[in-house]
Amino acid sequence: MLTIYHAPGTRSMRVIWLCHELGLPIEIETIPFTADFRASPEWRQKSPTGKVPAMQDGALVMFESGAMVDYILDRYGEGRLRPQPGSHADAIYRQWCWFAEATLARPIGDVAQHTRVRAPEDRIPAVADDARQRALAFLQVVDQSLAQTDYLLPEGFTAADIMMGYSLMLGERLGVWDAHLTHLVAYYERLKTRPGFQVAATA
Ligand SMILES: N[C@@H](CCC(=O)N[C@@H](CS)C(=O)NCC(=O)O)C(=O)O
Repeated sequence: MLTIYHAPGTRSMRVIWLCHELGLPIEIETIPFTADFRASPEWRQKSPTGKVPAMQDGALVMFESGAMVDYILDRYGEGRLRPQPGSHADAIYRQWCWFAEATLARPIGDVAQHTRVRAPEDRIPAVADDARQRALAFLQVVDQSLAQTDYLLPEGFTAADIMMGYSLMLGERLGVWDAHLTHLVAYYERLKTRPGFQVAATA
């Protein structure tokens, strides 16, 4: 069985949500999201950078939430929640998966670092402000892409929406985006109605 090392409000939410959508049994091990725990040798064995999440499947131990999503879909997905590899739709699917973490979550993560994660004396307000502006510019791209479709892919809900959903949840919690992004707001409301989102967001 998959074990997901989870801290509420973190990217482990993506992995829990995905497993719920696929109906996969998982064990959730909740870990403290403290600097001390994340620096501990026990945690660094699973996640060498100290970041959350980590995941175990038998002898396999992984860090990086997007890689976990890929692995789970490859091994247990049976073709669900993503397009046929190599297809046009798959290229767009991968584009949004990467965008959600590599492009959008980066400035949102900087906002988190400089408003919540770092010790108060290590926070730089100007970095947080600049990161908010960068995040907003990227969110506008997502908003526009959703003008004609309910999900990132016109074909329907995929794991790219799970990747994006967490980035949006983090952005919402940090007040990075607001109601003027109307397509984005409607999309996020749509994602929130999914039972997998609700389970993962409250785990
Ligand atoms: N790209 C990594 C990012 C992991 C990450 O930044 N995790 C956050 C929580 S969601 C974290 O552990 N932050 C603590 C820190 O950066 O010190 C992934 O997708 O797993």
